[in-house]
Amino acid sequence: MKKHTFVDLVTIRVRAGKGGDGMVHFHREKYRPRGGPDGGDGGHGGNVYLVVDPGLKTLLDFRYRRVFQAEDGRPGGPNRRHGRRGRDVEIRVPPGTLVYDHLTGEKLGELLHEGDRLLVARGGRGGRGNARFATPTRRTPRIAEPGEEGEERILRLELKLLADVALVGYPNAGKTTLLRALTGSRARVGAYPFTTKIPNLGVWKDSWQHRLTFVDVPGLVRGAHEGRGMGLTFLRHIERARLILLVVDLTRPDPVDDVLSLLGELEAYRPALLERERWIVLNKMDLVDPTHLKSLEAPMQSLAPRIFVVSAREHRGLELLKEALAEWLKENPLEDERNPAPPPMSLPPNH
Ligand SMILES: Nc1nc2c(ncn2[C@@H]2O[C@H](COP(=O)(O)OP(=O)(O)OP(=O)(O)O)[C@@H](O)[C@H]2O)c(=O)[nH]1
Ligand SMILES: [Mg+2]
Repeated sequence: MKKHTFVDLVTIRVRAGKGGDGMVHFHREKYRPRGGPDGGDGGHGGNVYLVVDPGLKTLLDFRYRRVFQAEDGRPGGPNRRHGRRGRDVEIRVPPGTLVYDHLTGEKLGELLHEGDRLLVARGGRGGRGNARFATPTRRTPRIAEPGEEGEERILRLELKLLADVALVGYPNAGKTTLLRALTGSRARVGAYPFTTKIPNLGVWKDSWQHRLTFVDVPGLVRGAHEGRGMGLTFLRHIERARLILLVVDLTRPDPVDDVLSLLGELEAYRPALLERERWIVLNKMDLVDPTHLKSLEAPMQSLAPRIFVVSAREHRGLELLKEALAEWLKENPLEDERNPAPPPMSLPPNH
């Protein structure tokens, strides 16, 4: 796996264009020495926008480029000629980008889906030329406005991956193996903890081609909320998930305690996560004896409404999990364009 290719927090500087200055100018023509004022207006400065690029998955590009500036408007010209507008700048960001004003902390907006566009710095207005200042009593105005400065801001961009289902568990529990078993993901699996260094995404489709996006979040360890391991850095990527699958390794000494402390970590990060729908996936069933499972049943059932016993590696128990996912998806359809409602039945001809 390539390291350090996932960046989910950056600050950048954006500057809109300055407005062009208005011009002071008087009409000149042979035999008409006293032509009137004809200085034109300056053009507006270009705006800076953020736009979604669905092909992007991280904020990595901003490691290399942090300053974005739109073009200034041109000054007005003689003969009431309007200065050209400054060109806008569009900064491409991955879906799931939240935008804050870094200095005030104000949230400016979020860019979730293709086509989303957010104005983050408005260009300065162009100044009016002297032609606009002429009045019957003031025929030769020698004034024009300067163009306004463009807005300038420092933005904090925060990426929260848009996943519907989050796989959460301690290192080595088999999260990535499960992600691979359920989705087309080819993310790396290793027989040691902390194989996964960056969040992996995978897409699962039910038989109706409805999609669910899964994210496998790395780095959660006991005491993560106290900053151990990678801390809670990556938990932001589960904030948008509507379903949390707690993946637990059945060969661990006390799987029930593992679930309890995972819940503790989630609560420490954001108590609302405990209200999210959650299921428990007991993994590595192939390695334990069924009587062990019996004893876990009751305590697990008090911790989540649904429990699945699987072997992600041997693809056992996954059918039940997939059926449950399909069912859940039917009851909780995604409200966005990725799962459009079926088209209405076509009307008979001549109707
Ligand atoms: N026997 C058995 N081994 C499994 C099963 N699922 C995963 N493993 C093994 O457990 C080890 C860890 O699996 P991963 O999928 O990398 O675990 P992870 O939770 O993603 O681990 P990190 O990325 O380190 O957090 C690998 O050696 C897997 O082959 C299973 O169902 N049965
Ligand atoms: Mg992993």
